[in-house]
Amino acid sequence: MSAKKPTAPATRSIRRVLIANRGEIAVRIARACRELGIESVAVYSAADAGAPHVRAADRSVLIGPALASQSYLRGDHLIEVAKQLEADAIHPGYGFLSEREWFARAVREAGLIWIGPPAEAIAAMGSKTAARTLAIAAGTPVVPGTTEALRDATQAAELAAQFGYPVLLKAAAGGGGKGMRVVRAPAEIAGALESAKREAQNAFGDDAVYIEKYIEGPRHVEIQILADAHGTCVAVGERECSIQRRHQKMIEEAPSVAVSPELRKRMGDAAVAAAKAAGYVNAGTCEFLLDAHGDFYFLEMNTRIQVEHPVTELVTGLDLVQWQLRIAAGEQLPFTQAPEPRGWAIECRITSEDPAHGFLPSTGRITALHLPSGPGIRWDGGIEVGTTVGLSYDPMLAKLIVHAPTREAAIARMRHALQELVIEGVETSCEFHLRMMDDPEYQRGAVDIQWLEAKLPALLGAPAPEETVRAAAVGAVLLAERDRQGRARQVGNGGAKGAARSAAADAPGAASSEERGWARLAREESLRRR
Ligand code: MV4
Repeated sequence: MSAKKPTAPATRSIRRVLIANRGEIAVRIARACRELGIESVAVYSAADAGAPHVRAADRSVLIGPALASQSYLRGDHLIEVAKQLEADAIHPGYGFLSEREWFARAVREAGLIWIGPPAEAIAAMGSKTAARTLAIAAGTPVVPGTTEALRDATQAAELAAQFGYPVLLKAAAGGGGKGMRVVRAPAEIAGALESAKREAQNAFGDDAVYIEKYIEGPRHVEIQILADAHGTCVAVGERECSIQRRHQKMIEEAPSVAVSPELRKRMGDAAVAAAKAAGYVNAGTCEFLLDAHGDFYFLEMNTRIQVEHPVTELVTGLDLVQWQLRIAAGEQLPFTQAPEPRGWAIECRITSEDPAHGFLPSTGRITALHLPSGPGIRWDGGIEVGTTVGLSYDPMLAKLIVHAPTREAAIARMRHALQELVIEGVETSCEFHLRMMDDPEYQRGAVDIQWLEAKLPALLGAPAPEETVRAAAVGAVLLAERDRQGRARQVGNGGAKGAARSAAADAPGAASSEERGWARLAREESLRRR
């Protein structure tokens, strides 16, 4: 009798998944479950009663008030709910509890299947210095710098002289740009170190700061990997994510104009090596900086499904969320290499932010929604008519994703899709996305991580896209017509009242504009806390 090679975790079937998230990603996960014949349980806060993600699932449970810390972030309670409803697995989506090591561990210790990487891999990648150490050991290129926290300003100055200015001070516990300072001259380093440490302490409760050579004007290119529990780890291609503002991505693409098949292979190998060094299992993403010479540097690994996963799905034909579920159930990946990307995919993150007013979050009730459709158009959304958009959660309402044979065709398709899209009731980023699609630099792919912020004034100042002007003109005529008819009806029964009310509402200091001022303050406050 031949001894069978022990295969790590035997396949466990997943019959019911609790989705510990909300919005578009919760809807996305519910759909993946349905396609796999798995039941889903949605959880929702009081602010999300009747939200699309609730009806997308087979069952739903109210878990608390709007405040995330009392609902979507209550890990212990979510595990209790999962057990009560006899779910055998938890999918965390992105954000919220998705990268909390303690939650992944608690889920496992409760005897539930965690649809994500092992707690140990989350921990290993959670510390940026630990992640650098792992990457270096794996032979993955990292930016020249330290893997240990700086002792003091003297040591920082010595190291900066060694790497050469400019340098970047980074929080070891960081991510998302918090606790980061660019230092361009020796005189600035002591002050920058002090303020980076203070910010890191406040944001993460850990003031460890390390130093790297600062890479000027790189692209942000990330590699999606899939790793099963049997030792197969595959890079399934890159995403170009350079178009961001304040560390919030606005457009993502697959593939990247800057990545050749040869570079794709090298970056893919580097990502797989880093993932394997961390004992990674499930879907994950290695972030790289790619400089103008084509040199790339590992930054960090995101140990979750990401917002922008659909662009990879469209050019590879893989369903990444289904693979997350299948890998967690113990299935083996049936391939060891991904095909070259097919065609081009672009994603626009549609947010309830007002680009014309400093991207302030806009609130309200969705009163009208018309979705684009047709060949190569995908809408991953978490809103519908009647949805209330408040300030409790992330302002991303949905993602509009297109796929076409070439980048040029994908941009054209996105333009037309954005023109078809109608969202009324809140301000959105829709028209701003249209302006970016029309930008010649964007069309040439001549972008880096600084591009959008430098380009903002020009993009905001640009005349409104022609179609928008036409639509606004048509709208104005229709409104004028409605007004005219309304006045005609009101003649003789106090028709002036309505006019007086709206004039008062627009007057400075009127109750409603005070409310608007208050709401604005609240929004600004929420922005500062992000
Ligand atoms: C860098 C860098 C330049 N040089 N490291 C931003 C947050 C964290 N993920 C790392 N980040 C950066 N690290 C060196 N040595 C520039 C950034 C950076 C950035 C990176 C990816 C996407 C957007 C960014 C925006 C500003 C700065």
